[in-house]
Amino acid sequence: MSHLKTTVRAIGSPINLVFCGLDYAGKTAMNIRMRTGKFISDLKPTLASTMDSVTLVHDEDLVQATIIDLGGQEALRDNWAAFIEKSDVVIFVIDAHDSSRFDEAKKEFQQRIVPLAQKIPCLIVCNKFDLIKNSSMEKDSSKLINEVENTIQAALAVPKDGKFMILVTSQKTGYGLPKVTRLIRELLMSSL
Ligand SMILES: Nc1nc2c(ncn2[C@@H]2O[C@H](COP(=O)(O)OP(=O)(O)OP(=O)(O)O)[C@@H](O)[C@H]2O)c(=O)[nH]1
Ligand SMILES: [Mg+2]
Repeated sequence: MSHLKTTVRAIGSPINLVFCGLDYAGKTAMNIRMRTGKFISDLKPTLASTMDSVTLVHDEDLVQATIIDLGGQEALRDNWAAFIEKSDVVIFVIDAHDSSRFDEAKKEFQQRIVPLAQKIPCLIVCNKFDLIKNSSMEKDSSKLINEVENTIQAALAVPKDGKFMILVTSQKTGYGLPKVTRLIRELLMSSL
């Protein structure tokens, strides 16, 4: 049994994940994609939080998780802290294609996520990569992914420590999702 596997099992099952981030970022789309593999293009904004179970698969490993999906509209953001404090990992989703809202996302990230990150580490999900890819002249995907990661790292002023990891995703194509479980495990190890 690998060291990683032993560590995750020792933390207990299921792990608690909470989705935060501005409205329209793609939290519910990611929640649904992780649970069903489907992309829904006409989702309604989340007004009441939801809780679901999911089995995360990585290599031959299965990790049971509970997902809390929160609403990101401004009036709902004060609710985030109570849920974050009961979670093992925060998944902060940002619409990486909408730079007009980067400052707003940074404010919420710095105010509501960073102060809690020593206890509850954070996976930053740079979502809607399909839209970026469609509108970019850059044809080299790995270069583009790198650019997106760097852009969001700078836009949110992500602290450079092991409490934060960045992942580029598209809920439409499913890009990036196979890496979610591994990154969550690495973040859990950072808080041991
Ligand atoms: N093209 C594209 N559209 C996406 C992607 N992810 C989400 N969307 C769309 O973006 C819209 C908003 O997605 P939601 O998942 O409802 O956003 P949310 O973060 O849950 O928003 P709130 O519940 O209001 O906080 C929906 O129409 C989704 O279909 C993606 O990766 N690519
Ligand atoms: Mg939602």
